[in-house]
Amino acid sequence: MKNILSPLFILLTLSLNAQNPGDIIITEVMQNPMLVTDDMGEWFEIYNATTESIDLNGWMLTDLGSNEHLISESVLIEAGQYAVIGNNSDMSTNGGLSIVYSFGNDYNLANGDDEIILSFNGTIIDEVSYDGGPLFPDLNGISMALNPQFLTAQANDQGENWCPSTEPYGDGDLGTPGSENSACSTHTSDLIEISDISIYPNPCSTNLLNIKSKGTDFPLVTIYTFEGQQLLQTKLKTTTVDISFIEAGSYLLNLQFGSNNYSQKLVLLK
Ligand SMILES: [Ca+2]
Ligand SMILES: [Ca+2]
Ligand SMILES: [Ca+2]
Ligand SMILES: [Ca+2]
Repeated sequence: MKNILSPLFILLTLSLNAQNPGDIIITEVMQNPMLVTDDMGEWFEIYNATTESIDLNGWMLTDLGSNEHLISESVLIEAGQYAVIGNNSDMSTNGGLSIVYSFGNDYNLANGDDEIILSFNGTIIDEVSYDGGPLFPDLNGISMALNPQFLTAQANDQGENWCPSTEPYGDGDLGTPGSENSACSTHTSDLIEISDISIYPNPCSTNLLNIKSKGTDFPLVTIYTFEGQQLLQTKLKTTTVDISFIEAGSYLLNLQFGSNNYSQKLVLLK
């Protein structure tokens, strides 16, 4: 009798241990992809903070609105690993990332404020309520990433522990889906406000693009194709940048002010 029950007891114990609050931590959110539509490329990243693999089978994804999705298949997240779940598993149409599970279209990530609530049997394992700007990063085509110094289910409740991603993935949106986030180099309160920057004309049909910011420093300007190829990188010394050699098309413009980044889509007409 004992020999039969012991392995069962161990299995039961392991599975219960693997479903406590904080065992899985939400670490990155792409609520507003730029290079693909939102219904094709929203995703978020989770981290298994335990020393056991965790199966998400039976877990619920909800928000404080009407979104509700039950994960009803085995989705194993290995101990100490990051994994991405999103609304579209097709790399050719989701922005070029690999996800372990697709929740399809019955769960979505609003571009303003929204909540991601992961629960199992009524116990919330982790939740993040992002606020669409006051405290959490709120950008287009750039994921919000939890500072890896604050890798807990409690610390990710605070918007100031998140910052915008700075590295391109897949087709060229910025984020680190499936891998550890880069450290946030500055406090969120120092981050660039969109209202502090003007980039014009955009769409642009002239050879010079104007980039003005309220800050004292000129930015490092980088222009990427949506495939992630860098076409131009220059530290501005004036408020204009020569883009005459770049052909017509849509690009990703990144401005780096010290350790802060700002990105937006740039359209060139010739
Ligand atoms: Ca939602
Ligand atoms: Ca969205
Ligand atoms: Ca949390
Ligand atoms: Ca990441």
